[in-house]
Amino acid sequence: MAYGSPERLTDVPAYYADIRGGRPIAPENLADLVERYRRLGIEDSSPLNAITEETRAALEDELGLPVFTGMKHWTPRIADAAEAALAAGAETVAGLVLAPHYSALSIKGYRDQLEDALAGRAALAFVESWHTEPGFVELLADRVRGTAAHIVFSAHSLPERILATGDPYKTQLLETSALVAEAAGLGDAWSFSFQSESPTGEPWLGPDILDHLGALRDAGVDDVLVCPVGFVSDHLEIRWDLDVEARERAAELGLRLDRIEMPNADAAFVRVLAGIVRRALGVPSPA
Ligand code: FEC
Repeated sequence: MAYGSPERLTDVPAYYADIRGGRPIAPENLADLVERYRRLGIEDSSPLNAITEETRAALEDELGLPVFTGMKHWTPRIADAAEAALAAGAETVAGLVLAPHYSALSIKGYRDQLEDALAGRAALAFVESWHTEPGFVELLADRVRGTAAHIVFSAHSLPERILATGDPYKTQLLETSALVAEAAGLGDAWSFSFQSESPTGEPWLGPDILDHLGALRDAGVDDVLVCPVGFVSDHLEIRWDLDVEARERAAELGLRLDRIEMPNADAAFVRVLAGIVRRALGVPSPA
């Protein structure tokens, strides 16, 4: 399962309405979102959806089992994936989200959609989080090891109210970051910040990466490599929020800023995903 992306520019209003779940949308926020997608040049096709399909196909090959795509906010919907799995004769369905960290405001939504769609017609082996998966940690460590830059780990922010309910999201993000830093031997040359906060009118978890870059510059840092631990593929939050907004901010501050290549459908990453699915299903790994 993946977040999903509008397939073309004309899908953006319906896509945003799905994200908002019926809550009102300020016209200026919609106009801003359409403009961001337009400036990324994705008039007719979405990189996120194409990468998800590539990952699905590679995972199917790796596992030798049917793999179906379900999008949280676009088509094919999670319910479509559940129906397709049932039609293919599935008695057990493994649910894996292409986002490593659990929050009631993110992963739980995927789980609820899948559970509702299956409606008890197949057993569900749902993976709640895979943020300490050794292969994933190693894959990220390989991408930050040996750099002279300060590493900023980043992830999608969420409304601050999640902390009051003991939501593990932030703790899990810091855990992944610390594991990657240790595996890559970064010492103290790393920090964590959130990104991609939404204009919903309530406080979100911080620091936001745009402010954090200013603080790093003040502390004497002049070279930053961003490692977006909360995401696994190239999409709007990477290609706009980091590649455009964070880069612009860094340029204003006189900072060098780069980011790691995302795992996308890399063979090594697909093998990590396959291992997680096999474990959820109780299927032994090939020798
Ligand atoms: O490339 C694409 O087309 C889609 C990129 C995309 C990803 C993504 C991942 C996460 N989100 C998470 C939480 C929230 C919350 C809200 C929210 C709003 C948006 C909007 C867009 C959007 N998100 Fe997203 N998110 C992506 C895209 N997200 C577009 C709406 C416009 C905007 O705010 O810019 C606020 C909802 C509300 O208004 O109430 C909360 C989390 C993730 C990471 C986990 C995951 O991938 O599921 C958490 C990719």
